[in-house]
Amino acid sequence: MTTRDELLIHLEEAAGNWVSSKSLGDILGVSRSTVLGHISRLKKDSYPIEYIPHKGYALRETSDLLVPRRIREGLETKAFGKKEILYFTEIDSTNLKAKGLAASGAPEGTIVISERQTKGRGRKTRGWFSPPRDGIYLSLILRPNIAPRSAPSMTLLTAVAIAETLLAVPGLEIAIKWPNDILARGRKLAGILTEMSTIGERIDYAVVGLGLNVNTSRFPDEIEDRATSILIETGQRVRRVTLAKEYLKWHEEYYDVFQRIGFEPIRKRWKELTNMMGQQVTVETIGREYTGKVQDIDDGGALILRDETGGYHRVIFGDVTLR
Ligand code: BT5
Repeated sequence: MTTRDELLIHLEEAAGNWVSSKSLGDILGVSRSTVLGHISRLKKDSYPIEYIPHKGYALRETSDLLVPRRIREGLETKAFGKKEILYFTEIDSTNLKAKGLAASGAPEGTIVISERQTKGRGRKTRGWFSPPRDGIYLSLILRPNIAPRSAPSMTLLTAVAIAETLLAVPGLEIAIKWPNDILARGRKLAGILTEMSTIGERIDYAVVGLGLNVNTSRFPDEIEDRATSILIETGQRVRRVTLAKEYLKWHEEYYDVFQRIGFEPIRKRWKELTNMMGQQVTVETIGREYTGKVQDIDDGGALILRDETGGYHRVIFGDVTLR
């Protein structure tokens, strides 16, 4: 963790109380001028830090930062977010960080969260636009006891958890698109990146990364007509902390169902939350393209298509275009 991130967490943990630059320097083991340098950069990046002479610095309590204290406050989960929450003001990619942690033994339920990503990742070599403090960029470490063939089910389970979270936001109309999108009026509101590591026939760990556009008001030209945010859809700013906590709760709930009963209840809910059933689609997958009607998803989360000759295709990875 950088000194800047530590400083911010200390200010946050002071819960609105004033902290002097000297005591911040003492806690962090750096000089007072280093503290002042970091504070001035944080303020330049619009972090809501206030200053009163002779008292010191405080972070405005209404600030909607995704710091561990705020996430933990009233969090209704058993494991997710109850262990370690790693927080960054800036990172290359939360998924990359979480994979490193998982490889060195971090337990299920560990979370990596950042206010901004400089190399936010999509599937294959794509990127994820991650502007500071507008969205939720969160990766969760899981250790599901499943075979690699069932890997897509983890993404579908996550999609259901996000959809349940978003159903509570007034004025938002959402649909799940296989495998990893949440759409609002046909535009991408959230994306999921699931990455796995296997040992033999079992999964060692899965990292499930969520990118959700919350208060983003503008997107880069290349994606402007394909992307959207809660703010754009509803005209309302929503507190990211509240959404992040709700998401963790839903995700854990469905993950428990998955562990106890299996994928079937999730599959059923997924089919209610998608608008793809029976639709004519084209799926571009590695080196091949399939066109057909969406018939079902199977018990591992794969998409089942029926083409015009009556043949069935099971697709486990790909990009779908609705016809
Ligand atoms: C995804 O890939 O949708 C997975 C996105 C996962 C992002 C999270 S953020 C936390 C965690 N850490 C990471 O580094 N990643 C995860 P894919 O289906 O390949 O879609 C990527 C495509 O979506 C891009 O090529 C753009 O066209 C578009 N895109 C990029 N940024 C977007 C955004 N913020 N909102 C909507 N669409 C976006």
